[in-house]
Amino acid sequence: MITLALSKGRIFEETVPLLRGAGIEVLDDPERSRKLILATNRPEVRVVIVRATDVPTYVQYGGADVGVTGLDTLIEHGADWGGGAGLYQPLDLGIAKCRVSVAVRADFDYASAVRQGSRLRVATKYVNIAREFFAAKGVHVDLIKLYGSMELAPLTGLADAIVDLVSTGNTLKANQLVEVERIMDISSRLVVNQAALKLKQQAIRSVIDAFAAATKATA
Ligand code: PRT
Ligand code: MG
Repeated sequence: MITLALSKGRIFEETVPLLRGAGIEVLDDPERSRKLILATNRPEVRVVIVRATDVPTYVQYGGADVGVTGLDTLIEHGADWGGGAGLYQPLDLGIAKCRVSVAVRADFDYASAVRQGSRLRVATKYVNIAREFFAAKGVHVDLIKLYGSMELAPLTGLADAIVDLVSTGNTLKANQLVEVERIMDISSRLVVNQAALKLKQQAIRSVIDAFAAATKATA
């Protein structure tokens, strides 16, 4: 049995076509069903639905053999997972693309704040990524950890800036925020438990190869 960890929402939706290309059909819709373990048309493959930030944890500790997770999640939590020890990252799936950016209120002069060496209050879910980015720039920041709705922070005076994911930019625009720095480009990665790769080599190799072929076909 091969267990694949996915999160609900965009990762699930964008992985389904790749699975289909690999001949794997998920038999339940996680948006409709309350089941956390979903069967597929292949008796030896099942899907488990976990929080996006928990996917690498499941795969690292063997709760799942393989998983699909954003590079943002992998990098942000890398430190807490001993650099992702035991996690093999064989493939960039090229799905759920976005970028990690710095955004501020349209009426906030970010450039002069940086030039003047002001201390910036930055709200984010990505404290490790943000800390490293601003340290490399030599900008002093007070980081405020949030778990969602980052866009609200500059609007309420909680922070001067946010570090968040941007894809179309519509969310920023709708909240009178502007993107002032692009920190890194993001896509989703296939991650594999290294011990499982050894123990179930043939089965997991064939899943990796199928994902690779499906990724190429849709690229
Ligand atoms: O939502 P929940 O709290 O349950 O979990 P999550 O936010 O961790 O999961 P989910 O499903 O929202 O995101 C999973 C992964 O999808 C992320 O880790 C990214 O790798 C990837 N991804 C790709 C995105 C986006 N694009 C994206 N646009 N994740 C989130 N967004 C959000 C962003 O945070 C912002 O609020 O969408 C908004 C911006 O979108 P635009 O199009 O308006 O710019
Ligand atoms: Mg989300």
